Amino acid sequence: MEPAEVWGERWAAMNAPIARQYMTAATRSQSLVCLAADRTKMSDLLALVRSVGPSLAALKTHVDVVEDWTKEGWAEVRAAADEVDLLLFEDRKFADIGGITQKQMHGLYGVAEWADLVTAHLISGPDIVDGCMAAWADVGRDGGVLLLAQMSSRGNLLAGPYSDAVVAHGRGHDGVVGFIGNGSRPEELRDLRGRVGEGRMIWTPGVNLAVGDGAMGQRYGHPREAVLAGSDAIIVGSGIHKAEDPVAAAKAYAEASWQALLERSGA
Ligand code: S5P
Repeated sequence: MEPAEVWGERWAAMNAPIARQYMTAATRSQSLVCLAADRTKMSDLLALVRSVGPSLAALKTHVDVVEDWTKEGWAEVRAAADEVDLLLFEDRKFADIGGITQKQMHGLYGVAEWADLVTAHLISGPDIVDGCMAAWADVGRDGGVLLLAQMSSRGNLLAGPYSDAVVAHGRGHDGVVGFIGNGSRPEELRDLRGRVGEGRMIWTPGVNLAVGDGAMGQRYGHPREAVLAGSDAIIVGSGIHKAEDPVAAAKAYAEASWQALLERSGA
């Protein structure tokens, strides 16, 4: 199948190389799964990525939760992502002024040198996106920002006029390839898709085949419902890395998300 066929209007409306790379990888692996590889040891993280890699469309990390992080070890994570052509997404949730964000994109972890995507809150104002883009330009790489327009956690404050302003700004900035939406509430997600339109992606955490409440205020909706409501990537952490058989779990999430995309597009 060709990406244009399954992604329909999203493919036509989005020609940013990063977005096209994601949609192509997802089509090839028949999966909309972005693994939240929330393991705290380098060897565990690498083993997980290598084992489930073929069922993924993207790889998401929290580099600062890795207790034994080394630059050399991280190069292996990047290589494992490259082997199956996955975008590597550092979920850093930047929130500072633009100039500091640019520095944070470098710093100890050198995020700009290996991440293709990062998350940012728009709470400090629109220059945060320019800060991220400037850091990628510093190292001669391309990258894209996913702005947090909604969150999956109980009691979060990303709603109403704030969420509207995030979407309005993100839709008009070339560096913003998409938004984080709430995968646990299909009706909220549908509303977000209406505000975003076709020209940006929506990636959704808070999805699990076992719907309900997770630990510490996390909430889960079903991956199929999230994709039908307008999600382009389901972000799955514990549903895969805490499963007894992560390889089988990753395949199940891939299948559920892919079938839902086919259903959505009528392909
Ligand atoms: O609203 C959000 C935004 C994000 S990016 N809620 C989230 O849970 N996330 C991230 O998605 C979170 O940081 C974690 O890495 C992942 C969800 O993990 P899970 O184990 O609950 O599937």
